[in-house]
Amino acid sequence: MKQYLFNKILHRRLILIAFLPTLLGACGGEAEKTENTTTGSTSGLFEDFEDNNISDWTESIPGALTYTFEAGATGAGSSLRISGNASVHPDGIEKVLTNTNPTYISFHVKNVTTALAGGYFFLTNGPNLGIDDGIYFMMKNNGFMGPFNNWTYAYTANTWYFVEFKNIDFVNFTFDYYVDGVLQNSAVPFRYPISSFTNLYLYNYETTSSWFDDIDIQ
Ligand SMILES: [Ca+2]
Ligand SMILES: [Ca+2]
Repeated sequence: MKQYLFNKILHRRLILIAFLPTLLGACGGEAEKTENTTTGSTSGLFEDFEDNNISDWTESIPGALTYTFEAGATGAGSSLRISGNASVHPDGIEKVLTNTNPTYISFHVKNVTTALAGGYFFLTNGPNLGIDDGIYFMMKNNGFMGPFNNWTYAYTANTWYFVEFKNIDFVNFTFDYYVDGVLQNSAVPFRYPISSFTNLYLYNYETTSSWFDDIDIQ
């Protein structure tokens, strides 16, 4: 009898363990990574939007834009969709960075159209465009995307791109810019020679929809 009860309890426990991931998923468990998977650094940022909310970001102008969650860049999970604009730079969501001298940054981005400016990925040491800009990436309304003054990549509407900034150099204020693993421009200058990136802003300048996923700052 004892053995029977033991087996019964064990069986129930095994069932519980088998369904635990499903139960956690149903509860909307936070699946975001808090450390960088490549370097193991805990001072960087990895934002995969798998929590399906922006509660860990700050809205620059609360209520100005719409934030929803759609299919992830690589086919699984979620990405952030930013719709609309507030016609103010930078008018989306903001994250204060803990690693203020990253050497590597990557993210996935797409714009629903090539005719409206969106997909802004703005690394700064303050909120002021034209003073605080370090790396200022955008998908322009002429069909080209890239960091400021390096809008050389012709993008397609509604298509994901994997953008990387490598060899970020806070002595010479330059970085190398890649799209889908291919070098586009090397030693691209920061827009202004700032010595740290304290903030990241994501937004649209015109009334479009853009998506972001897997933001990785190392
Ligand atoms: Ca994701
Ligand atoms: Ca998050």
